[in-house]
Amino acid sequence: PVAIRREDYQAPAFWIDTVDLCFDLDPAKTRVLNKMVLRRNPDVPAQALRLDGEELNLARVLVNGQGASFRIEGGQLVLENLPAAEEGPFALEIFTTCAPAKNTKLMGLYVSNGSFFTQCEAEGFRRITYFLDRPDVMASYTVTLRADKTAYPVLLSNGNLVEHGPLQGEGNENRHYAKWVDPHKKPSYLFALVAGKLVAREQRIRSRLGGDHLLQVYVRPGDLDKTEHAMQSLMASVAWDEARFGLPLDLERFMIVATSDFNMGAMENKGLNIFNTKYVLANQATATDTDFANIESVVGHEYFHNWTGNRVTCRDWFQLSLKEGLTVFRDQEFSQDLCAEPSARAVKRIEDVRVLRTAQFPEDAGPMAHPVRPDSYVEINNFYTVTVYEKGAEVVRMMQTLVGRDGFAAGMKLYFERHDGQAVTCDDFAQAIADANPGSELARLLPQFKRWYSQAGTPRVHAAGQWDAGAGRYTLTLTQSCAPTPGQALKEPFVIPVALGLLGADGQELQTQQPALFVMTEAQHQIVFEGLAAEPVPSLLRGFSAPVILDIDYSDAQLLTLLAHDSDPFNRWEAGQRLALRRALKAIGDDGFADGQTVLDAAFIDAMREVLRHPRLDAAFKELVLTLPSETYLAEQLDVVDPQRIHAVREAMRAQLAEALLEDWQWAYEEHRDNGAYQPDPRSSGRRALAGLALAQLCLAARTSGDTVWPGKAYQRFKDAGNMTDRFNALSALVASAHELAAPALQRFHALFKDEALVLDKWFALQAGSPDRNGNVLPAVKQLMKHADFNLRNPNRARSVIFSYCNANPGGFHRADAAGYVFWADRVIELDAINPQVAARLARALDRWKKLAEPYRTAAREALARVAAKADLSNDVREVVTRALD
Ligand code: BAL
Ligand code: ZN
Repeated sequence: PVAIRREDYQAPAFWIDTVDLCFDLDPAKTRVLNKMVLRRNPDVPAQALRLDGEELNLARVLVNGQGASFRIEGGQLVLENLPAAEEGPFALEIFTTCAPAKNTKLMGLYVSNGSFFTQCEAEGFRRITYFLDRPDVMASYTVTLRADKTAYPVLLSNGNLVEHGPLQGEGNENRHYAKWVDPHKKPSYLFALVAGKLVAREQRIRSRLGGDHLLQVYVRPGDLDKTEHAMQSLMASVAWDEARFGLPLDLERFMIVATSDFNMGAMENKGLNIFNTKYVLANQATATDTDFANIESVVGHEYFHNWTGNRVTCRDWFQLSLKEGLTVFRDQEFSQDLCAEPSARAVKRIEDVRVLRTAQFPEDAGPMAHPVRPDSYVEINNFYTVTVYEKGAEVVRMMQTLVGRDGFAAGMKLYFERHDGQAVTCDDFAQAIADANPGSELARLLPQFKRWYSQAGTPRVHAAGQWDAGAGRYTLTLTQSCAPTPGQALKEPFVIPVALGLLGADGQELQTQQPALFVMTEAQHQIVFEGLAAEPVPSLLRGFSAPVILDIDYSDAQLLTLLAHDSDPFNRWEAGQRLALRRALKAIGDDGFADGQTVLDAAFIDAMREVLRHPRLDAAFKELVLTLPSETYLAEQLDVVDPQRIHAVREAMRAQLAEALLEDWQWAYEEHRDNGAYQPDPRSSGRRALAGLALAQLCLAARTSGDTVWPGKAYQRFKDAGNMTDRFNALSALVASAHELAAPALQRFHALFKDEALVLDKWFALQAGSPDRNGNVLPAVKQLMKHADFNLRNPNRARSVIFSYCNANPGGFHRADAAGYVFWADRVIELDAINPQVAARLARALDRWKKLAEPYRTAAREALARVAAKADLSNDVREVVTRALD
């Protein structure tokens, strides 16, 4: 496979002005008539037209209505001898067929549950028709869909419905058509069509800026009662983008359609978002609080793309973070702004940072490390990563930190004034934000700031404090560094905004002469605080002001002060995590560590009790503090990783916390269990989360003590719960503590929800992700794959079993007998033949194999080598395993 390089970008040799597509939809053989008007790009030397195509059957090519000579070369349709630039635009007509029912890759046009759907980002449109399938070619689309009326009563595409009705003539009995015109030019990756038996929840809205719009959420008949939250989230998104950024809905009609077969979470096709059902369907009986929150943020995310991505799009796929980093930032801000209380905003921030640190930091330290704006790729689908998305969002967040919230809004305004309707680069975005804020640190430091786009790897900031008691002076030395990443041996210093403050030993915030934001630009800085009465406790990187690793040698006493008093909730949580981390790492490093050994001391347990019983802290915040750092996060802190040791230590810590805080957990459960009407708002979901953690801890403690009361209560809760969050938490408590009631509860759960695909996904995932005990999870996973409800072709179901085990259950996956890796290799190969995109995600499970201790390391390499040796691998999987083995 050939790597595509950013520096090789060239503007297209032709522009496509208009596209008129006519589809005769048939699962076995869909006919696509594509009539385009093209013209040569006068800025590029004259050359042949090369149209991308994949798995198409070509029947006819006409240029200006005449048969034309063409050839197929490397999958592309190549036309020479086209009209010269002076002759102006010319018409090109291409007739092809494709086979949607056989499309298991779920890219292009495919069939799911008897309906047609499309997925074109990044390069799926070429599986529908020959085209300049690249984001900088923006065209006006007219789409006619023709299909059987009984099987496909709903026919949707982008834009406005301008005509529909029965088809006339022989062979068209019971067939109908619909014609859609998109008033906005768009790149091909934003094309969409949907056809099938669907029903819609509808809502008419009048926006603040005055427009009337129809909002629709389409689902399969029977799912309509699960669409209210998605619709509410969509309405909130429209209102938020107007209020915060002055960006209105630019369409008469905005549609969301849910499908249960989808590679990603959702897709922002212009006016016709297509969603994984997971991010649309929810009611209190079937969805958890996390599902409700995810729906809100994904609906927001896709809606916000309407401006950041659709109105202004990417020049090339290397600029993916232009739209994804920015839109993740926008959806994070949206979810925070919807929080009624500041404490809930902080909880959301902590959750976002937790994702970044457990998924993106490892990526940045592994074989797939790449800059937010990558320099090369083999398969672009492999670069829809946490780096492009979440780290990209952090880069945008730092811009906002440097120019202020109003300054950032002004920058966005300038960005759209300059670039509306264009396909642009990350440089264009950063330039607009800086130009709108001429006096800002961002404007001053822009070239250096943009290293965040070009340098991969997570920077480390080392902080050391020096106290001069005689002078009342505290000197803080901040040093930055960044380890080499593949292809980048040396790194230049980053611009790192460090939000900071000082606490007195009593926890009081100290007033200092230094600003609350220090901007690092050099390898080393010193910040001097004068006039202090006693040695302060520094609170650094408040709110996680930059995506860096902060190394600082706090004493336990300092961490306890921060945990108890810091005015910054993020650092308060972080102090608790550091206390836990320190204890975990000490036990992991203890070669004599034995199961059941004490890891936690009285000071730590007392501090956790203090937080748990605190009269003013939010339940959601307490739940975050009382949750120990994950096994993945612990592994990242180590040079050599023994996953079984990490698992044993973390399990010992959980058990010890469960037993030592027994009465406190009982209090927490009784105090926070929810008996009122269900609402998925942050406050009540926080209460449920804490009650759920308490119940899990009580069941765990019962495992050692032999107590039957709490498992019994959990089973009762599981049966009686009025919502899925409480029901699932109770079930999880039984499964995680391996109580004998887990089996009947699982059986009952399956019987109750056997017709609810998304709930069954939870049932599968819970078992595949459950804490391993003596290697019991892998045999259970193999059994689950034989279950009548398992289906490898459905990405959600494959993820619920295989990914929950390989990618999210380190204690179960990394087995000394290598059986986890053998299973992984078999599944990667098996999935690759069906759906390379999904297979390549699974292939990432062994990214960090080089850090593993023996015998894991050798076994992991052998498994990777076995996959790499397969002759007919997709580019997707080959790129991942090749980089891993490099
Ligand atoms: N553009 C792919 C799906 C998303 O990020 O919204
Ligand atoms: Zn996105």
